[in-house]
Amino acid sequence: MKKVLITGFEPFGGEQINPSYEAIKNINRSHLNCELFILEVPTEFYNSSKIVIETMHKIEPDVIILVGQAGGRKEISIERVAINIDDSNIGDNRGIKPIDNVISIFGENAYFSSLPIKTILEKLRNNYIPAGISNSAGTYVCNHLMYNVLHELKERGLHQVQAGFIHVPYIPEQTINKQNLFSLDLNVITKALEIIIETTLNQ
Ligand code: PCA
Repeated sequence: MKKVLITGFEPFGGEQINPSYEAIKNINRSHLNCELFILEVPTEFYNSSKIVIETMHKIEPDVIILVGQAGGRKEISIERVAINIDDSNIGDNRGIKPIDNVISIFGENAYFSSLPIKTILEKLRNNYIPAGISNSAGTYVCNHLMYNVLHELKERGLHQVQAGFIHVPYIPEQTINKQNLFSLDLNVITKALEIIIETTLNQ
């Protein structure tokens, strides 16, 4: 049976919860034909990738799906690419605020998701879940994690491992006191992630 590692983040930026971790906790294993490992990752530049890369070498998954919150976005964002830059105007959960920092001096400028992003898009839309391809995962901790995981897989020659990043919108309890912000029900986000896992396994 294939192994899937799926990660979500701790809350950050003053939020009480992070829908990425809430959603992966609710995934129904009986819906999936795989061994599923879930991991909560600190929203910290350095520790996020350290913990995920250590876990990945321990578990040796076939598929890695990294998930994060993108508050304000109106759909499940299937990220296409991670870029070699850390640049942030809010601190991470340790207060680290890199400006124009290269993530890896030996790394490529960018790495592409190896998930079947277009098939995932089609499957999500077939299930009436709002979804789109995103061409930027930003320059904060999510991009940093995506970049480092794809860089590590390339450096280690682990070309058979499929990995990528999914950004999810806020859930309703996060937007109740904020005006004009889109939110998506947690159950819909969880279902989207189940579809993403299944689609990747079936490719
Ligand atoms: N979203 C942030 C980092 C943690 C998270 O859930 C991001 O988009 O970079």
